[in-house]
Amino acid sequence: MKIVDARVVLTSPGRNFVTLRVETDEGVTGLGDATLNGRELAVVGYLRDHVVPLLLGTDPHRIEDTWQSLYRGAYWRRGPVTMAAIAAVDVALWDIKAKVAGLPLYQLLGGASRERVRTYGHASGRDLPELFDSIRARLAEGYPAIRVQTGVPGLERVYGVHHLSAGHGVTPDGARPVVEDWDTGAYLRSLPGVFDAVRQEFGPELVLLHDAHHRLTPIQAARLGKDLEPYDLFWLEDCTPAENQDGLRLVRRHTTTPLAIGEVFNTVFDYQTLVGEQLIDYVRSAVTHFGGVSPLRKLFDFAAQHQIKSAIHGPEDISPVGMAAAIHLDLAIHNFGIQEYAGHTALTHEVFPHAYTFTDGYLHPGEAPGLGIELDEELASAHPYEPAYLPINRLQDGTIHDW
Ligand code: EZ4
Ligand code: CO
Repeated sequence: MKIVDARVVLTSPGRNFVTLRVETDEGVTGLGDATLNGRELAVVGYLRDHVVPLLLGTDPHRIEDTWQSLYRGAYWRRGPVTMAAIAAVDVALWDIKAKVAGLPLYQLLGGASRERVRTYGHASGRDLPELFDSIRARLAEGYPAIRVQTGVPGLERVYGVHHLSAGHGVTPDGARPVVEDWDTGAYLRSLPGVFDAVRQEFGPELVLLHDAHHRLTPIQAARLGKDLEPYDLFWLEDCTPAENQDGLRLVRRHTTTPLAIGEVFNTVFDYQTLVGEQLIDYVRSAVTHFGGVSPLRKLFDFAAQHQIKSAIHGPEDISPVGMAAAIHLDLAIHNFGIQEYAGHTALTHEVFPHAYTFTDGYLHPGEAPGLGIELDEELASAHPYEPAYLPINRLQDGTIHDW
């Protein structure tokens, strides 16, 4: 079997997605997600100009060899652009192999370790009444766990809060990031009270999470973790910009609030200290940004040795192709923790028809051979790429702050 064609499809059915389609001489095709939010065109160029020419004529069954060739052969290792591109190839080849086998991908990964995949959804509000309404809406949709984000007193625009965030939208002046506000002191003072109110309203059993979005120093994160202990969070996410892995030692010494990190990481080397010293409880990397199913499976096996579980990143900017790959892994691995699931627009589901299902807060990859996902290229081409950036945030004196 040989790869005879591969092409990159860029579409924006509500937001931008980068998809690789690999075609073989036997007519079997595979799909992979390479979406890198706000830097999509860099991955398109990397794939189209530097990866596709290397794939032509090769055997699609040699997934590991292809992965190692793209990773080692480039000389320039790691980085989000490279690893998103390699991820798309890896996933497309797994899709092809599983289709040839006539099996859903999870069967090739060892078969199901559970019947369904637990998810968490997002709730947010400018104030407590709006937050409570949002939590009730997620509960009505069946979500068994909920990430809670709120406004911060004194700040006008805050990321992750539906009515306050500038979101990921196209800006009128031609794709410049919208500026949001940040004040760490105000945030640290207000958040424990928010969780106190949520516990009083919804009781002790509701599974609650929170994303600090890399905004704290280790000592600030340590304080927040301690302050949140009475509210029994499932996890505190991205408490620091964790490329400084050593800083997590300090956080860990001070709090028993479980920690989740890794949505911006792209190789196992970002996790060596965090996992090796058991400084976190959940690894957050996505198939799409970590080089694919092959390396993420290895990360989960490494994490399992340290009693750390999976928590694959699942925002709207992971395409349904990346989501499908995640759900197959979630079903197969033993040390599954939880799957983030933000869902997609109705049009996105039309552009990417899929076998996976979301029922009562739980996902299942379905039984279609391969990933169980298709791409309607005609519909995709009717919704072309639109320049868009994630917002940035600045302190009140104008200093740019960590994400
Ligand atoms: O900001 O996916 O946990 N989820 C998140 C997301 C990320 C976006 C970045 O592209 O933090 O909302
Ligand atoms: Co996050």
